[in-house]
Amino acid sequence: MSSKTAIISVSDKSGLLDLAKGLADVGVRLVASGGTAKAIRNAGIAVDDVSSITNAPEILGGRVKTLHPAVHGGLLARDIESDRKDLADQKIDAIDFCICNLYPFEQAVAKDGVTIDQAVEEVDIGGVTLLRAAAKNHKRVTVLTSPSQYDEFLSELRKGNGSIPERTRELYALKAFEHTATYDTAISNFFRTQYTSPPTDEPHNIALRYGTNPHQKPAAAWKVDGPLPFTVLGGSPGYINLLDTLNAWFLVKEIRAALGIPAAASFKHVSPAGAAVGVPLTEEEKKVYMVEGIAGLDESPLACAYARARGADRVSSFGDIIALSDTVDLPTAKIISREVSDGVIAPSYSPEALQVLTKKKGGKYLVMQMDPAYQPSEYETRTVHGVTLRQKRNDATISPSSSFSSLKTGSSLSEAAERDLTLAALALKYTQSNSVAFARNGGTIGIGAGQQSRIHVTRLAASKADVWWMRFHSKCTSLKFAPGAKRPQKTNAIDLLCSDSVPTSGDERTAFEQAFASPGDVPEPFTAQERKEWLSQLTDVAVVSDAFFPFPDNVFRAAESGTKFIGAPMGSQNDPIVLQAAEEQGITFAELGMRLFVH
Ligand code: 93A
Repeated sequence: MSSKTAIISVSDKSGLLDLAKGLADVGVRLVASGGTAKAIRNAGIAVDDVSSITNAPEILGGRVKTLHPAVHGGLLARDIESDRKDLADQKIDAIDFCICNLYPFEQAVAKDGVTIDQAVEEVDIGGVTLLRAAAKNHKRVTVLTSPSQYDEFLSELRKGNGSIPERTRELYALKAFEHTATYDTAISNFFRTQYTSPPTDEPHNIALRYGTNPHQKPAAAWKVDGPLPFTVLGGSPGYINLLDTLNAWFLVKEIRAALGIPAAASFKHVSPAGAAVGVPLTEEEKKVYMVEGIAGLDESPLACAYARARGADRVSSFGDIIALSDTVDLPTAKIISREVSDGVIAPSYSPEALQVLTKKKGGKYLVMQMDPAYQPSEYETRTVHGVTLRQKRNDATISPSSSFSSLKTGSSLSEAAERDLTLAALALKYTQSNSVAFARNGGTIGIGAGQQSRIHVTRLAASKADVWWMRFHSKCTSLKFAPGAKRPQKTNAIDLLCSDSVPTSGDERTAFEQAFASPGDVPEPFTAQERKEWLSQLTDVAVVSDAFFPFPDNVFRAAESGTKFIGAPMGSQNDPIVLQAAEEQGITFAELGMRLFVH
């Protein structure tokens, strides 16, 4: 028989009597809080009130039941001489078992019309303190948090004649820490919903109108360990906006650091439609990217970067989220002001640029200022259907000098090729997998995202690169549009023409024709021969894959779209024939030393 003590304080009293009896049977003294003691006593099992060890009654209507040195000293005392002496001096008995589950806060606040005062009364203080003290001292104390543990606990207790094995105590302690963490999360979620509503100046929390879809309410964003790293200067961000802005920001920040040139990204659905650096634009590029007539464009590398990022895939970039690596100047803001876009994130804005941007969309355009020094913590956590996943953040760096130095075919890479491979690889670090990116002249020209098969994503990215190149054909650059044709209308007409999808009849045909100045200006589709000839002139393309190419078909498809450089991880059984294909096609193949999946 042991002379051990258990403190019991449970809101969920299921299984309580069997537990109490099991403890009493091995000679454990039971001490319990008000309602718990009553239930045990009513069943004819001997139990002492907490007041018997504290010599203090429950006060404040139950707000203080177990909060007392006699309880917490008994739980926290270690099995060491000085602690034993302290207990003896204070006439405190050591407590060996703590059985506690907390006020049902979540159930209480789920009730319709719950008031803040009612919710406040459901915030458990003493129970959390019991659990935390017992779990901290699990070297000596066993802590139980759920009736589902009682059976196993009692059988171990009987087996050990009143003792619980160390391994079990460890696992119970972990459970207790998780229990209090979950409980505190429920409390902060409730008060977040109550005390933050848009627009809010509270720097840790943003209440969002809804989540991914309008029926996903409520929704919120917050940061527990400090203020949010951005300030909202215009509009109000939604859930997807935050996914896009934060990912796009880190992409441009990394490109800027790796290449030393201002960078821009145009995001949609949490993947870049385009990413680029500020390489100056030719007159032809300005036309194709629809940035003619922007004052100061040639002097602004940032504006050139955004022109390239937005120009890469104009159809996909419709309604984009933009990230810019440097202070936004007027030329960049002017380009943005002409496009259909949802928002922008940047480290700072010139006063003139800010004025232009905050006027967009009748003042509702999302303008966010990012703290450029902000570093996310090393680990990231998310829940998927109630299961928590945690991993180290992908903080691997990619740079022209180190990431593509291992050449598997070819003998050297030009500076431009290294730049484009680096840019494409960084874009993929922020693109939903599987992904493949084509880049040329400081900008991506085709990003394939989110396909389950490697060859499908290669074909997708390559077909985008083909469309991009067709847009430079004189037939496209000399189109005569109707005077009132809007930019999206022009963009769509060009896309239909370049992707060999010109409609032949019906409303779609009518809409296509309406984009042009006169019936005589409606272009004929490209002939197969015209396409072939023009596409054969595309060259110097750099292609990166977020994982190894499992078959050489990817290399052949890339080669058809002017690829001269490939960066991809190795590791496929078929590496030799993949490399052989690259060799045959005159492609320089650089090994990318890491996989870049994003999910
Ligand atoms: O209001 S409290 O935070 N103050 C306390 O000192 C305290 N000690 C235990 N609530 C407290 N408890 C909680 O009381 C326990 O977590 C448990 O959920 C509940 C059990 O109360 P009773 O034994 O009166 O039914």
